[in-house]
Amino acid sequence: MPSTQTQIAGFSFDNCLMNAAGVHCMTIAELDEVKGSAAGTFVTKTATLEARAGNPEPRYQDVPLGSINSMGLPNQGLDYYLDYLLDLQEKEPNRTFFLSLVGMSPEDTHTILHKVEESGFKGLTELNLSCPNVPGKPQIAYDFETTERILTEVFAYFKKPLGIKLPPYFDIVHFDQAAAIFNQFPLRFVNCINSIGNGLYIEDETVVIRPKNGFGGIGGQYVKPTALANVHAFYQRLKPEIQIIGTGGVLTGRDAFEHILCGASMVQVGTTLHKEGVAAFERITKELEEIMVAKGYQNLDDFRGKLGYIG
Ligand code: RRO
Repeated sequence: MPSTQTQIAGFSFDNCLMNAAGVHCMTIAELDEVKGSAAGTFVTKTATLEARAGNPEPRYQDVPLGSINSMGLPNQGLDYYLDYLLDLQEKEPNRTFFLSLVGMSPEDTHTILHKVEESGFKGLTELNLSCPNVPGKPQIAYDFETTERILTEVFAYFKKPLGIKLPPYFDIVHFDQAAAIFNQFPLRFVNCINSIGNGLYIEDETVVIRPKNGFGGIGGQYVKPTALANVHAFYQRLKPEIQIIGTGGVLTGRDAFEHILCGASMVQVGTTLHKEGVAAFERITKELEEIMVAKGYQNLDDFRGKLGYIG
């Protein structure tokens, strides 16, 4: 049997599949379910300093080719997730988990990251620079000046392993500019991609989610080509110490295989997990293993980043 084991920032994971932040990770009950599944680890719902109710419902809708959401960062607040993770560290010291977070302002982000730095948390931290759904707050990572400033400030005091969650970029010049910024910092990973921001889905004559008159982040099958392009663009441009987590459009083992071929060291499942539940991890893992057997690959290193080009 081939191995789908992987490593991020020197931590080992038995499987390269996990949830995408926002899906099946708001409560301890949901996190425990992902933890007990075939997933290699989990990431928490992006935490803010204080708990948030988020946007009015309906705010998430599965649609035939994916999903649309404008959740608006509902979460239980940093302490809820941090306390749970600290507790888990005692109970399962051999496993590593991800904490996702962002402040409602740069000041808040620093307060949160200082708390994590000063806590006993030994896992991986993901700073979400790409929430598309808080009215009046643009996605941080589309503003390169602000992104560079925040990362400069953060790395002055934050010494634990840190990565960032990115929105999709759509222009080669933006890949170049973003990578030039990220390469200046001791980031351990970038996660590509968050949902494609501000799509619109219509049924009959009406939108399907309430917030922002129906505008919301798009996930699922719609986004795979964009996700793969972002994974590969950053794999080509980032220094080797910055690993890639691939997220977007993973329905099957073939989709996970393509993310790894583009350079991903870990693959996250969002919309499919929402539609299918945690059984998706076992199914997708089996499908990935079957592809590896058919191709004679023993482990992910045998094909990671080895995307073929024509000519
Ligand atoms: O909570 C959300 O509305 C949300 C977030 Br923070 C995010 O990063 N991505 C997304 O699609 N929704």
